Amino acid sequence: MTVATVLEPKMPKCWRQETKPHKFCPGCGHGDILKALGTAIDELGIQDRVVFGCDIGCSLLSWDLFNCDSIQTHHGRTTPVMTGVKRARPDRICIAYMGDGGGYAIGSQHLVNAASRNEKILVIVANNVQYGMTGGQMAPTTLPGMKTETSPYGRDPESTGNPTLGPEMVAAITPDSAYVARGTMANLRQLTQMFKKALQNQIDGNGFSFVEALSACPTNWRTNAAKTWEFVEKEMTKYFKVGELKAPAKKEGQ
Ligand SMILES: Cc1ncc(C[n+]2csc(CCOP(=O)(O)OP(=O)(O)O)c2C)c(N)n1
Ligand code: SF4
Ligand SMILES: [Mg+2]
Repeated sequence: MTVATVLEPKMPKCWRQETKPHKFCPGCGHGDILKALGTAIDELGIQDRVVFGCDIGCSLLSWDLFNCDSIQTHHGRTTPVMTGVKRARPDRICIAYMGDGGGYAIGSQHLVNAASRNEKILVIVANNVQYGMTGGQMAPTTLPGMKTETSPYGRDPESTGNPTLGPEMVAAITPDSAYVARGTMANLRQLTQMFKKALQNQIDGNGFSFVEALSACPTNWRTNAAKTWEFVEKEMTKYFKVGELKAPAKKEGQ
């Protein structure tokens, strides 16, 4: 084995090699989550059929991450854009990738309506409990008591409500043919399996698929590696429970 082989980073085959290293900050969860997504795409062998849509927010830094057809949309509008692509080209596997601000604040009406209509797309929300790209403002997901640029004394649920529980909401308004889960960057093997099941649900033509992935933003959290990990694994999971909420049974013959 040569030194070059040892040092070569192992990345999913569907990633675009020439645009690496990627553009996220060191320690950012987006890179890990998209690696899990890339692995799922590779394992299902669907790279040629995937259309990947990313939002405004740090997710936009993935506009050239995949060697797949990609679209970068306006903030909060990735879900309706990918709905349109899927309706025009039902043979494509459509993925809408966004942050918690894009998914649960400005884009919440799109999420609710796409889920209610059981659109046959996969929506992924990377939940880093704040607005990363714009410098760390409070988001619908910010934890009670958490300090951000716009909640300097800590989020007060009395005046700002409780953090949004995206998968729980989507599970409540979708039919049984939907796939709904919450994974975490702290368990990439499990997250990859969730992405595979969500994509398979779309391939099978069943219905809406939704995966929230707990993510990290060490830049705005101002945390070192150990504190970042501790926050994702211990603090976020106290409120956001990891697991599957809805997984359709396989149809006969599948
Ligand atoms: C219509 C519109 N409103 C507001 C903004 C400003 N803006 C850019 S990114 C962003 C929030 C991003 O947060 P999130 O969606 O959680 O993604 P993250 O960066 O945390 O991954 C906002 C409010 C914008 N670009 N367009
Ligand atoms: S600002 Fe935060 S979310 Fe954005 S790339 Fe950096 S670590 Fe990731
Ligand atoms: Mg965010």
